Amino acid sequence: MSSDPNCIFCKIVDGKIPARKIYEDDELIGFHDIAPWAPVHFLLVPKRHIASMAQLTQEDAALMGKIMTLAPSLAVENGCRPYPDGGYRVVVNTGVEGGQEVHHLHVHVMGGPRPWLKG
Ligand code: DGP
Repeated sequence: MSSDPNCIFCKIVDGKIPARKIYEDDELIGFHDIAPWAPVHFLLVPKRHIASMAQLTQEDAALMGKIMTLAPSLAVENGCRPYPDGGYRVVVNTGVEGGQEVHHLHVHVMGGPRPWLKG
């Protein structure tokens, strides 16, 4: 499994820095975002160091499918109300102009009571 010693998410995967984990299996880890943008905000992260969505290949299709199919149940288990009245946003920032700050692929899951609407 490839790992980048300078990557903060590889350090979380390797247990070298702590995170509030919500999920783990042999190829994925999920943990709460340290700087949440919403009442519920966690990240789903492949353990293998993939810099961004731009590096995905056809061989990663099952991995990304697993992330997308896990997200709904993890969202509800972690405080989002279910579809259709509740819900959540799923975001993958990609590249500098896509707002990506940590260059290890991660999927944001954000929700909670109407975090996107003001008033
Ligand atoms: P992005 O801009 O898409 O690359 O989002 C990176 C997110 O990662 C950002 O919302 C903050 C979060 N983050 C950065 N460093 C850490 C960390 O050490 N621990 C945790 N839990 N989250 C982190």
